[in-house]
Amino acid sequence: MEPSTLITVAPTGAESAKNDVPALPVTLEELVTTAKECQEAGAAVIHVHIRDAAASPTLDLGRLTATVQALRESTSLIVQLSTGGAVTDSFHDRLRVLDADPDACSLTCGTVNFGDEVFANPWRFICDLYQRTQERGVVPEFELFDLGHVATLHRLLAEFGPPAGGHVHADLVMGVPGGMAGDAATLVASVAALPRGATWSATGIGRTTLPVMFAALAAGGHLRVGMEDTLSFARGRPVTSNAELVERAASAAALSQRPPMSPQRAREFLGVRDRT
Ligand code: KMH
Ligand code: ZN
Repeated sequence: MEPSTLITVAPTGAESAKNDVPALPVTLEELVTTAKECQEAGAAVIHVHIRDAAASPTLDLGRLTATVQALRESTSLIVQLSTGGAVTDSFHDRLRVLDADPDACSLTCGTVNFGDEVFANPWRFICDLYQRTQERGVVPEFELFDLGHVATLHRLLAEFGPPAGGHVHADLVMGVPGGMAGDAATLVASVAALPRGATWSATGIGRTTLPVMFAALAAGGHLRVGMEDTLSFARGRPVTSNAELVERAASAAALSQRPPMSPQRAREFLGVRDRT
């Protein structure tokens, strides 16, 4: 099969305010429109954080469930709900995200300083969340913000066995203030430490977006892009839509002779079950 690049879009995140970033999709309607545009541009997975009526981050189960359903009705993207939420979310609410019955979810493999905050992921919470993904058949994407998180991923697999779907796919989240640097040397070191047979994507936060994207393509990895991770398209030029970030990633992937992977192929690749 022709080599291809999995592109995940992370359109919203929990950190930016709509007032500061008008192009951020925060309503269900905006999110669905963004998702359709991003699928058209080459995305196969959508990493979802949602907002409440006041555009504040929320893990409200009713809203999450409606979001999963709406994205399924309008796109063929793999719906990956964030279990990271916002740094203020409780472990209870983060575990409950799986009740919204997504295809996939993020699963961060350790605590990390997160700017001035702490993104808390203690071992026991990681174990509970992982076992819940196995019980529910929700495919986890292992979010790795630091090299120590790679060690925890090994520990998790050794203790509890393979994930739902049987395949390990990780996402290197690089350049977070407090996490690993977003550069080629750090990416290569992290990839070398991954479990044998694992596949991986990478994303660079803020100004590390482009170095990480090019390093990931050069090293044979996959890509995550989106306004959760970067709000600047170029120096002094704000991002106007998530789709333009996906288009840029798709162009770079095509130049690398690994064009974007279709959502159907991505399901096989990640071990995500068909909805039918
Ligand atoms: N918003 C960050 C605190 C995830 O989605 O799983 C956590 C985050 C990771 O974005
Ligand atoms: Zn996220």
